[in-house]
Amino acid sequence: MSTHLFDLQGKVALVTGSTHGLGMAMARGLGQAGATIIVNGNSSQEKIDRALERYKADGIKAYGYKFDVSKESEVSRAIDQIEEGVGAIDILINNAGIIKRTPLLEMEVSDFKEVIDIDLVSPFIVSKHVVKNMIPRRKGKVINICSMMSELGRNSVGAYAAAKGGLKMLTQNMATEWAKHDIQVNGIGPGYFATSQTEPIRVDGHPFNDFIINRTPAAKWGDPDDLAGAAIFLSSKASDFVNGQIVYVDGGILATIGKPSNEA
Ligand code: GCO
Repeated sequence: MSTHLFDLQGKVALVTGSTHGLGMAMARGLGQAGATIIVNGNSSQEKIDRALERYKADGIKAYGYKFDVSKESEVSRAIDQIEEGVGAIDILINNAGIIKRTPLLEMEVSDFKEVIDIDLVSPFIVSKHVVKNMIPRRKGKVINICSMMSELGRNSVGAYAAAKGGLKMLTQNMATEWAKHDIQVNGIGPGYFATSQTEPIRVDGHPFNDFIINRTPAAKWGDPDDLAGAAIFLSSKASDFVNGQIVYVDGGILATIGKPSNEA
């Protein structure tokens, strides 16, 4: 079968928060399908440089841009520099995000707002500056990285769930406003993946580790590389009439109510 429907040769993809974790796994997938990757992070230039070496070792063309996705002036400057220096952005993956695990009654308002700012307001800011240039070109793909918490609650992650639930609705609204310009906006909702973000709740003996294995029909944590297929699909011609959908890549979590812990 020809794979041209999924070919990303000649495309430029900006993946926010792509120096590690799920962002890097999705960006590597797009790179392996032919896209040039714009690697973004905000912690340090060294971290970006180390990530670039990893992309290049895989034969992926990649450029690094350090900016804070929550600061509009930095975002706007970076998008201009990317489009002048590398080329028009065809694909945007809003992946950068944070989590704070604190019960709501113990949470400082400033911490709640920081999570909303990075996980919900930033995808709006980055999309706004990228999509205004996609509109006259009449093409573009935007993918917002949602979560199980776009659909479900869980003790201690209220701010994150509020942001990720909001991001699902923002995805539907972006699709509503931009589909007429031939721009597709969709989401990917990862289930539970083995990354540094879930490291604290995955350590051996942590009750959450057993809980997730038991709660997931596939009976394991996801491997970040499992997200590449959905990312390639939603970035490629194969999804040109798919708009406003959230594709959950979760080993079946949302399909089931779960099972008692003593049941095989
Ligand atoms: C948690 C987890 C989640 C995941 C993920 C699930 O503490 O429950 O960290 O929030 O990271 O987003 O889809």
